[in-house]
Amino acid sequence: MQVQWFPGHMAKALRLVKEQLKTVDIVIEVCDARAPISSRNNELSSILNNKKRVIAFNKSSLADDTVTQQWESYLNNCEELFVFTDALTHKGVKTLSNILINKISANMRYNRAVKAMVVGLPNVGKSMLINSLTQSSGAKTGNRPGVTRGNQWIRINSELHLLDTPGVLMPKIESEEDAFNLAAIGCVKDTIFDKYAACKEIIQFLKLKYPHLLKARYKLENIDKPDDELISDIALKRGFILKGGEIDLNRCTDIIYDEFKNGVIGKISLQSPHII
Ligand SMILES: Nc1nc2c(ncn2[C@@H]2O[C@H](COP(=O)(O)OP(=O)(O)O)[C@@H](O)[C@H]2O)c(=O)[nH]1
Ligand SMILES: [Mg+2]
Repeated sequence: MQVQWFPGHMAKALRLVKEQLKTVDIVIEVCDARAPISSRNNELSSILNNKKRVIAFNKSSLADDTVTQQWESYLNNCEELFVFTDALTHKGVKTLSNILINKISANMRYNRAVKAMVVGLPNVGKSMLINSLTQSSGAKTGNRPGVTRGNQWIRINSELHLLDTPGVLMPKIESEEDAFNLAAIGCVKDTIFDKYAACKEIIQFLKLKYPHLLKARYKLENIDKPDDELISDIALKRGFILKGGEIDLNRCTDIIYDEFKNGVIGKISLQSPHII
């Protein structure tokens, strides 16, 4: 599957993040728990210098719990600070704020609050995680000036202040696998890849890894057939038929893509630590 992407945009985004980084003690790199490798941007490390980082593998309520446990065991043997979060259900969010506070000693910051910021690819849940961190502390989100110039600090508590605007990183698509994973979790705009091709890959992936979910969601008895035929089967089951009796493939692929991306088909992980 091909995805168009633009190195120029990436460099600009990285420069902006580099500027914002100067103002913080520690960075929260938000990734997607369903694709922990593809949803990272390796260029971030090059601009961090010695700044500490915590990776928040977000949307963990959409990921396969068994695979998430495998990731946790794997990552426990690595140096990297990490936590699996879900900004929608607030899972792991308190742990995240504790890590932020504990990793920057009060001495090191001259007894002021830890300053942190959120960075990550589009759509990984950066804004939602900022909201969740804010709510978890009971901090006020209202009363912000209508017109803000520059960044504002959200006072999470006396020990933690968070930059209210996340830094946006651009995806780095280094392989066909990255292209598919990033499309499937919604990190790239659906205008820069072919949705039919993406859906065929989604179907192939589900057939291989989660056949029971594919069957259950679309009420399919037999999935042992070509991807094109399965997409048509799904369209027929859902009644996606055009006036002339033709199958409405656009509607069908839109639905399959959205349902996969939003976790409607079930809890799914695209990458497991075995493949490293
Ligand atoms: N299930 C689930 N959905 C999430 C989570 N975080 C964000 N979302 C959804 O993902 C989409 C993108 O979230 P947003 O915070 O705008 O992402 P951003 O572009 O990184 O700021 C929205 O539809 C959110 O509702 C999460 O932890 N779990
Ligand atoms: Mg946002």
